[in-house]
Amino acid sequence: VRTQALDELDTMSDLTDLDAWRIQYLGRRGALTQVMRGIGQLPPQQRPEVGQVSNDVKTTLETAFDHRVDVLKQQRLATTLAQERLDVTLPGFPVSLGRLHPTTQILREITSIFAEMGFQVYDSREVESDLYNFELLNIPPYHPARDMWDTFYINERVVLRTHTSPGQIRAMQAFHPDPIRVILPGMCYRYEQVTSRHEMMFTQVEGLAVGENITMADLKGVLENFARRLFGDNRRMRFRCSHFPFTEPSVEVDMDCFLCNGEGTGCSMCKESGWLEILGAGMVHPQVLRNGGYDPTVYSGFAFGMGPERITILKYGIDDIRLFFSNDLRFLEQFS
Ligand code: FA5
Repeated sequence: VRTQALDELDTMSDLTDLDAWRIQYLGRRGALTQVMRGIGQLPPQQRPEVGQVSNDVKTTLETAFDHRVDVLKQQRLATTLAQERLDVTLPGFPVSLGRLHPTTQILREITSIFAEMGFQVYDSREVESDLYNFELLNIPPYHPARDMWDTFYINERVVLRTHTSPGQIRAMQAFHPDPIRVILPGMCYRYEQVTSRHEMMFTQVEGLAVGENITMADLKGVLENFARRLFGDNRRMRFRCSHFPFTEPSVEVDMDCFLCNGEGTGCSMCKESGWLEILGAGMVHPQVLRNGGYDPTVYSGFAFGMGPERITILKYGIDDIRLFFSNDLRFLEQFS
């Protein structure tokens, strides 16, 4: 049995055949097991010797079997390694890193500039009541001023905020009677004709300061300081008279157009004016102060609302606001 089994084992090159071999010789009905079972029928004096020999053969076969399994496994591994050769020194696939959206980056920059001037961030809601978005800001129903904001209505009394200004009232109600210095960044929505300068969905950063003896000079100083910090010393800014129902007096602020360097000639971005509007502002209207809980004979305040996408456009020379939401990686990857 031993010689035959070992000879056969040497010729085997397959792990499945090897298993059949094991059953044939070492299995419960295998050749060797039969011999060992027959020991009991032998004359007593032969039993120790046959038992001894059978045990030796069993050990030999088991060892040979384990050895053969090892050899075959090694061979199989060597074949696989040779066939599926892998060059571990080749460079891997580059892992592309995500980055912050340009609007997020500019919002962080704006926030930190105002933080240094003592403004804290106050979060206000995106879905607003008509009362806060319009009425408490001196814009009653059917007032022609409503035409300034084409509105997405959720229902008759609820809107997607068209500007961050309703946050002024909410901040005043939250802070009253303390002085206020906050900015309110967030999304706004308008049912607008989309153009290179107008989106239906855009961000604004509202600013509000309320206290005693706050004047238009404070507003001008804060905005000029802001523009210098964000755009550098060489850009020009101008204050222009304007009208908003919730500020009196009101202004709009323009920066010189990046495309034509403020020249205007033939420029589509600034419609040949040389200027691009970035924000509206003014002194908080006495009635709005009252709506927020502040007595306008004691308190005064200024407010502004700026468009971070417009500011990014001006800072980096972007020629179309639609790029901000187009998810075009060629655009987004430029802002590392
Ligand atoms: C307002 O929304 C006023 N609430 C601003 C304000 C606040 C005035 C506080 C006084 C006191 P206006 O509609 O002009 O004003 O928008 C302000 C800024 O938001 C604009 O200068 C522009 O930068 C940005 N903006 C407005 N509409 C869009 C739009 N459709 N797409 C992108 N940016 C816009």
